[in-house]
Amino acid sequence: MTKRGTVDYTLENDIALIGLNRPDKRNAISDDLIDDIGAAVDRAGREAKVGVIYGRGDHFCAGLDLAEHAERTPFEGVHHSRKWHRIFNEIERGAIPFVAALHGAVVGGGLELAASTQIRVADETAFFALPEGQRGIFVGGGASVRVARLMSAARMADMMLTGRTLSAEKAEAVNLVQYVVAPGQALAEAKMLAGKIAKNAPMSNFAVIQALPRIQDLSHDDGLFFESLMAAMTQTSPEAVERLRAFLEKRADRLAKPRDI
Ligand code: 1HE
Repeated sequence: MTKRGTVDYTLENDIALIGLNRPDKRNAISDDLIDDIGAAVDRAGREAKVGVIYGRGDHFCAGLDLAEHAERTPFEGVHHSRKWHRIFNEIERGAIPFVAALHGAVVGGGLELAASTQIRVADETAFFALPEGQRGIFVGGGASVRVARLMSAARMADMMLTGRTLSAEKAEAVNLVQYVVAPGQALAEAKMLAGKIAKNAPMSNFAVIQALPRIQDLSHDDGLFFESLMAAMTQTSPEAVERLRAFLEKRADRLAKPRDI
């Protein structure tokens, strides 16, 4: 394991495990922590097939470090927000897919970080909030785009205006997370899912992270056209040709039955 200041980094069987490690401050995202996340995400993109982001201690992440934020001028604030956007974009639309393993507080900037991953696994202790309204600020790490698209702008407005906190179960019902598991099991489940993702053809994973979100921003007709281009590009790759042949020659695994989670 490599420790770079506030983040732990381990490469385990093609999976980069990125652990937020400021538990005494509930993994609140300081300037050092966001820089360390950025460096870990870059490194993961170079040497791993998939990344898992998790939090050390009792909480995933308490959001923006409010102590540092209180000192910023408006101009520093906009640069600060743009830096978060750059790093979270690299998670959402970078080189490899990411899975978030969530427990305890997943609030404010912590939810923005989680929303930039492709798959979110929460354990039953996880709770979700956007307390920016109570703190007198606005979201700045991408929530008005990513969280609003996941759960709807109406639900996000409710969370911000009323300070509503959602349980893991409710978060799954409103599309904030895709999996809910027993307390303490989020990281193990995230690693298991990451292992499956790592076995896919890299070009298919690339298409899912690069093409799928962009197609959501296109018109119906343009989306279908973009899809055809991506389909043609992936299916003619040597890896796809070999994987299709493996299926036809009965060398590939058959589909698994649905799992009850
Ligand atoms: C912090 C932060 C923080 C904890 N910045 N220091 N985020 C929030 O508004 C959430 C604020 N935090 C909380 O509501 C609670 O800390 C928790 C529910 C997450 C956890 O409660 P608990 O009882 O386990 O811990 P605690 O006693 O409240 O906090 C422990 C320490 O962490 C304490 O410091 P200490 O020196 O007194 O020990 C806290 O001050 C510190 N701490 N959270 C700084 N967030 C790009 S825009 C994004 C905008 C946002 O993210 S707004 C949401 C901010």
